[in-house]
Amino acid sequence: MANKNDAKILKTVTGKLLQTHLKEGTLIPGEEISIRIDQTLTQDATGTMAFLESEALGIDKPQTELSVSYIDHNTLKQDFKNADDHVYLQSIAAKYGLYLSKAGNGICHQVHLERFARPGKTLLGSDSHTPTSGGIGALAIGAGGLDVAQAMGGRLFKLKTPTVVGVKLTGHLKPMVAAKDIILEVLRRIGVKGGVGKVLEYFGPAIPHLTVPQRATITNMGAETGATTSVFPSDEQTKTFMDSVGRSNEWSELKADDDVEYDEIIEINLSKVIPLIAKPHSPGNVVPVTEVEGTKVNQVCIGSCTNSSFEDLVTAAYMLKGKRVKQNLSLTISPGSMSVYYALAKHGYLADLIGAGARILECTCGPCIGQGQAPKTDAVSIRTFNRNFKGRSGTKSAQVYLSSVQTAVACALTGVISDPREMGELREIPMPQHLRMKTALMVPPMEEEDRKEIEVIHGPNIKPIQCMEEMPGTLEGETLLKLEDDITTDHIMPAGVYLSLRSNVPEYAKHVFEPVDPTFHDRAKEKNGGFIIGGENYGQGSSREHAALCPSYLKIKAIIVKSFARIHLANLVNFGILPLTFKNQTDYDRCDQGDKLSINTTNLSGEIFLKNETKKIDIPVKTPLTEKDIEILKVGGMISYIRKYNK
Ligand code: MIC
Ligand code: SF4
Repeated sequence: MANKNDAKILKTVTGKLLQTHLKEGTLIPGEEISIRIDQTLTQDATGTMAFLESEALGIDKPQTELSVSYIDHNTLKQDFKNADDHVYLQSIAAKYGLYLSKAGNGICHQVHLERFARPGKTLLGSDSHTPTSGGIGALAIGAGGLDVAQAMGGRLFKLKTPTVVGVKLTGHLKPMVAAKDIILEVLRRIGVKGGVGKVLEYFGPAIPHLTVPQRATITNMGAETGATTSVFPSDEQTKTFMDSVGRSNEWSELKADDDVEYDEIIEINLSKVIPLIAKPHSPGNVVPVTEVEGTKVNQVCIGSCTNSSFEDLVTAAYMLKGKRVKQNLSLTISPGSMSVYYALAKHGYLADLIGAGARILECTCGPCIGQGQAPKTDAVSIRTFNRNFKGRSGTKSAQVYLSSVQTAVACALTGVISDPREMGELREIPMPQHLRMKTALMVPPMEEEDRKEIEVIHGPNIKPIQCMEEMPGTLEGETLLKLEDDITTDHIMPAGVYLSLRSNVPEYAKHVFEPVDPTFHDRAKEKNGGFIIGGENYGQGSSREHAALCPSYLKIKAIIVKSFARIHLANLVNFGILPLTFKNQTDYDRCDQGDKLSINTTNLSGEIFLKNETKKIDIPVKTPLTEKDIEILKVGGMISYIRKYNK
């Protein structure tokens, strides 16, 4: 098998990571391969479903080297629902013998980077920002919960061999310009679909100057390009970081061959990078900060898995020390982990932050996923996060901008969007030699013997997973919704206040497409399901499989679009919704909301036509699927498939 692999890819870090885990297929871009997964991570908002699926599949203990269940998204517990989710996650982690990172211990990606991520390993996470661990030289990929549940049960993970894009970094970052500005520059150049089917692999003379937390900011937000993942080599910087978190024994070198050739190259001279900002309502809407300078700001939020490292928050502390946040503005800071929080307190930086008027929130996702700090009507909110989709903050009319910590603090101090270079220069930011790993909220796996007695607790809000019906020979129904390009999973299945419904599909399904059309649920019910028409990059953003599961519950039969985002496409197959793309993109204009459609599904590998019964036309469409995907769809999704064929 090895000699059939594309020789070029084997010289890349990505290729080396893939090859050492390759179990099926050949490493030729576009071809489907299966890889072994060493580590998995889940978080509460996707994890309850992943574990319900594990239970449905009869998985009783993980077969991975390491699996961690994090509780970080919804920690507020406004009523029993969320508290029940936590108890379920705690009890099943104990039963399965997993690590459990309890609420308040930190954001999964930051904690994983500090404690568990290792160069040379594969990590599959039920969260789209899992690539954060690419900053340490791991092959870290985001996926739907069902794929992660299967990997936890020892099954291989399937993906298309990506094209490897080399992102060559040269030069040196100027004062007050940050790693965040590098990834914003990447987004400015390739946009929110520019990474689809690709891995962004960083190389070049500037790499040794970037610390692991800086690299992790870049790999984290690489998710916003649609890339399969992003990766850095593992070098002396990686060793320094792993030493600082007490894991130098887990370090190993990982680098591309000297004569590496990439399929494409993006070159960025860091000396020329300037402070950038993503304007509402897309992370791809990037402009120089100077273009929007002077805009009045109401709120600043620092944190999220993109920018909540010790380095980030010490930067904020240095800039805020002895100053005061503008009076009519609210500044919040969410440390990425309890260890970061502890170190800030221990070294006195917390006092600088509090003294300047910052409000310190828990070490969780918090405002990033609409858990608190919803801005006021029409507010301008500057956030160091990675997503600014409309309404995600909890306020539809809010104008959310994404920036570096430096830019965010400059805004907090001046009350208007400001170029941080106007704020003077920062001294070198010191990394503590040791970031002490706080263990109070991290529960290690139980001994196998003790697990037998553990009872898994399902509260009343936790509804068992239901299997879908087999696909009929003809799909018929109405076009319930026609959508534009770049529809995100936040449009399909809003998070925020509904996070506590993640374990209860019948209830959560009442909110499908609510941000786009609040009448959708009732209409879908009345018509007994139907079809969705969409544009390019449908389903971009989060990995939440509820964006497939809940529409499937409402009997959405097929989704016909110009193109799909990777994780969402896999989720649609897993939950039995037929994904189709237009053969001719202009045919998008030949379907309207309300049109009656039908599709003959007997030969999905052959020519497929979408019959528009209302307009009396046949539209050629195709499936972006493999033969196996088609088999899975035919039996009603992955759970039915595994139950039927036990494979
Ligand atoms: C997000 O940032 O959108 C989330 C919330 O972390 C999601 C996961 C989810 O919906 O639970 C993600 O990025 O995958
Ligand atoms: Fe949490 Fe936001 Fe990161 Fe998603 S993007 S994992 S919500 S901090």
